[in-house]
Amino acid sequence: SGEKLHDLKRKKLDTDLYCLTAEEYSLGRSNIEVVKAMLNAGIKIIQYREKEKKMLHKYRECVKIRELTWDAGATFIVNDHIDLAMMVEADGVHIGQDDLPIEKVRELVGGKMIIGVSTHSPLQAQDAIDKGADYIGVGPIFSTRTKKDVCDPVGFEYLDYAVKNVNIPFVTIGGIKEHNIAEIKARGAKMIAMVTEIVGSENIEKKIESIRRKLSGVYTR
Ligand code: TZP
Ligand code: MG
Repeated sequence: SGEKLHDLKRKKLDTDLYCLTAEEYSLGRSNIEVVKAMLNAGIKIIQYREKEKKMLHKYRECVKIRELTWDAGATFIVNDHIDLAMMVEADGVHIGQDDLPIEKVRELVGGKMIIGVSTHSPLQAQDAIDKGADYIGVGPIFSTRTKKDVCDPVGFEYLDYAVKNVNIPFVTIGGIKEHNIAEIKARGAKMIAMVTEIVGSENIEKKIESIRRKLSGVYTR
């Protein structure tokens, strides 16, 4: 039933740390190696985000990551490519403001697949929710070099809005590092995404452990 489907999707989104791939910042390691390290450290959501590679290469990586995430009981989300997400039976697809309309994506992927949408303002958040997004991205909080076509940082104002008003899961993203994660968490963010802080660290497992230690024991509203 609709209710059960909703609960299942919510369960798949219930985690503190959301990790994304970015091979160009991974210190020479492959996306597969990096994903293995993330899963070893207990990460429960991984998004495949890869802007530059050929589709066939992306497909092959996603097949492998799908196997690894299934084995680890982790949620797998594919950025940008609806066809690729469907082909590899990903749990979800993540789209941006300039991608295909959310309601059209829903027609394609059906009710079971998670749809995540990047948003940068309250208006975009409301629109995404109205159109059936299962979760939204809130950011970039701080400036970041990772997203090239990125808009200016939204700062804490939009995050505070989201904590108060967004009634679907949301993931806070953009320039978040181990040193500022407590600040983000204390403002009420439940799910936090980091790209370069994790893929660019020498020891990914240790980095995740250390971040997790900081996350636990932080007061949240
Ligand atoms: N969406 C908003 S900011 C961003 C994405 C994908 C990149 C965040 O990268 P980093 O390295 O965690 O700042
Ligand atoms: Mg996109």
